[in-house]
Amino acid sequence: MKTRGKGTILATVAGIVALGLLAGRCAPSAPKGAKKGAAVSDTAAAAMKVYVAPGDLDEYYLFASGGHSGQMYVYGLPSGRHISTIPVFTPYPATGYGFDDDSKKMLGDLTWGDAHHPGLSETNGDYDGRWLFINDMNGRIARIDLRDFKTKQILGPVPNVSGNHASSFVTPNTEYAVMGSRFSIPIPKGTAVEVGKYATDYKGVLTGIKIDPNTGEMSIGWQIVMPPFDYDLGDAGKLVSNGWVFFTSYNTERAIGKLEVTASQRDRDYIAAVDWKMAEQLAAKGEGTVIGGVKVIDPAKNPGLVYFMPCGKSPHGVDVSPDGKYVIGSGKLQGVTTAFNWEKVQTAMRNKDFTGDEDGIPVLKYESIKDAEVPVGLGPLHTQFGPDGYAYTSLFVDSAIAKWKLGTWEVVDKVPMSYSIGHLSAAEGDTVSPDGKWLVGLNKLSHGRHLSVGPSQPESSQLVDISEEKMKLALDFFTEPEPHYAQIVKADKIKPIEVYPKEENKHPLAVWDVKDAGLTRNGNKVTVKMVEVRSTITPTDFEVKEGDEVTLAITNIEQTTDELHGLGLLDYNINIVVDPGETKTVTFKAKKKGVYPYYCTNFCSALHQEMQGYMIVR
Ligand code: RUQ
Ligand code: CUA
Repeated sequence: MKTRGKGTILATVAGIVALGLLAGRCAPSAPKGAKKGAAVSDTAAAAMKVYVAPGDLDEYYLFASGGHSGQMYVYGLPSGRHISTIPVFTPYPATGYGFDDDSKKMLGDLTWGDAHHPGLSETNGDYDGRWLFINDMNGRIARIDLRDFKTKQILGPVPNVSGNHASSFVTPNTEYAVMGSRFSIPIPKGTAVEVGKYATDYKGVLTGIKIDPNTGEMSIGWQIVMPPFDYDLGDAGKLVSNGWVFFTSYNTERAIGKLEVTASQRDRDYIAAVDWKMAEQLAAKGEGTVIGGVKVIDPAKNPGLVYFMPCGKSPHGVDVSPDGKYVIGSGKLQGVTTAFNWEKVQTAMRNKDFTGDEDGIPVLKYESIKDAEVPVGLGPLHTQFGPDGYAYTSLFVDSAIAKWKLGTWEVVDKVPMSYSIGHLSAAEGDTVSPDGKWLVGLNKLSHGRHLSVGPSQPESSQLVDISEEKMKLALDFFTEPEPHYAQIVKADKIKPIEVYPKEENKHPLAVWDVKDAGLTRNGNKVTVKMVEVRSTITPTDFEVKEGDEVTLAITNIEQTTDELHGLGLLDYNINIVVDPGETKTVTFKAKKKGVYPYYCTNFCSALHQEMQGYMIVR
C-alpha cells in the first residue's frame, strides 16, 4: 500500500473508534463476543492495516473464481474491494462479452460454466503475471491475458473429460495446465452403458493441456485413462518434485448410488502421482489408442507413469509445499492431514514398495511414504503456505484455519472462520516463495455476516493477518458467488496496458477516420464500418433491407485510457462495448422492419447522450 499520510489514516481510525464508542454495544466493526475495550483496540489495529486511503492502491490482486457464475472476480487486498469482473464462461452485458461475434464464437453453445480453480502462469514456480487459466466443469479451460484482463481462448469441451474439477493447476514453467474428470463415464463421450457396469466400463481421464510459452495458446498435450474414481483436485510438483503432478481421488470403491455411503467404505482413497514429463515423451512418440479423437495413454502398459499414494478417505485438496518436498493431503472427514515425503515416495517407487494395484497402476505403501499425520482439526480441505515453513489448512467441519509447521508438524495456532471455510488463499501461497502477510478464507456460508438480503445470503470472505506468530482476523468482505479457489499476487507483477495501441489493431474491418466509415453491400450481406469517438457514432444513420445479414464493425478510435464507448441497438438484443483502440463486430439478421435507435452505452463525455443514431430497416 502506498501510504499517503499516516496522519489521515490515524484521524480516520480515531473517527471509527469514536463512532464505535458512541454506538456502544452496536459498534459495527467490533468482533462479536470480543471483550470490550480490547475489541476496540484490536479493531483499530486491524482497520489501520486494511485501510487503503482514497487515491491509494492496494498491494495485492486477489483473483477469485466465480464458481457457476462462470466468471472471475478481481479484488484488491487488503481493502477487499471488488474492482473488476472478468467474464469467462458466461456472457456479461457490462463488457458486451458474449454479444460480439468473437466472444459469441468462443462461448459456443455453452453460455454457462462452473469455474473452480484459477491458475496464474508461473516461471520457475513463481507467478509471472502473464496469464490466468481457469477451469470449467464442462471439460473446458480458459486463458485470460493479464495485459488487458480479457478472456482470449476457451479450449474444449475436451474429448473424454467429464466434470473437469481437478483443474487448472499449472506446472512451474507453465508447460501444462491439467484437467481431471470428477465424473467417470464410458469413453468416448456419447457411449451409453448402464451404470451397473460402472466399475469396469466407466473411466476417469487425466489430461495435460499444453501451453505455448510465447502466446499462451492451449492445445491437448497428453491424456491418460484411469480407473473410474472421482478425480477431485490437483497440484503440480515443484523444485525437487518438479515433473510430477498430483490428483486426489475419491470413490476408489467404484461405487454407484448414494456415494455418501457407498463411496465411504474404505479407510483410504488415493492421491494419483503422474510423471508428466514421461507423459509428454509418450505423447511425442505417439503412444496410446485413439478415443474420441485423442490419443489416450494406458498407464498399465507404461509402468512408471502413474502411482497411487493411499490417503485418508474421501480426500479433497492436495498441495505441494514451496520446496516441493512434501505433498499434503487428507481425508476430508478426518482430524489430521498427512504430509507425504517426496523422497520417501520416490524410494518406494524405486523399491516397488507396493501393496497392490488398481487396473495395473501400483499402489504405494502408506507407511513407507508418509512423514507425519498433523492433528490440524476436523475436516481439512486445503493447505496454503507462508514463508519460514508455515502451512495453513482450512477446516470445514471445525470452521477454522490451522497454522502449523512443516518438519516439526506442530500446530501453532488456529483462527475461527465465519462460517465453514472451503478454500483458502495466502499471498503467493502456492508458489515456491510465499509472501506471508495475508490469507483469505473463502467461506461457504455467511449466516448474518452481512445485512440480510433474503434467503440467499451474501458470500463472506475473511482476510486474516498472518504477518505475526498469531493469526488475526482483519476484515470481512463480500465475494461474488460461488467462492472456490482464489490466488493472491503482488500487484507490481501485473502490467496491464492503458489502451489498445492503434498500430497493433490489425482488424480487417477497422477504420480510423470518420470519412472511411459507412455501408457496403454485397448481395444481401451488408457491412457497416462504424467509428466511435467523443461524441458521435459515425455513421449517424444507415439503411438496410429486411432479411439482410448485417455486420456492424465498430472501432473506438480513442487513445485515451478509460474512454470506452458502447453500442446498444434497441429491440435487436445487441450490446457491444469497445475499449480505446479496439474493433469489434456483430452480425445479425435485420428481421424486423422499422426504425431502430442505437446509442453509446458507456457514459463517455458531457455529450454522451448525443452519441446516438438510427438503423432503418425497409
Ligand atoms: S473445491 S472447497 Cu471446487 Cu476447489 Cu475445495
Ligand atoms: Cu460514447 Cu457515451
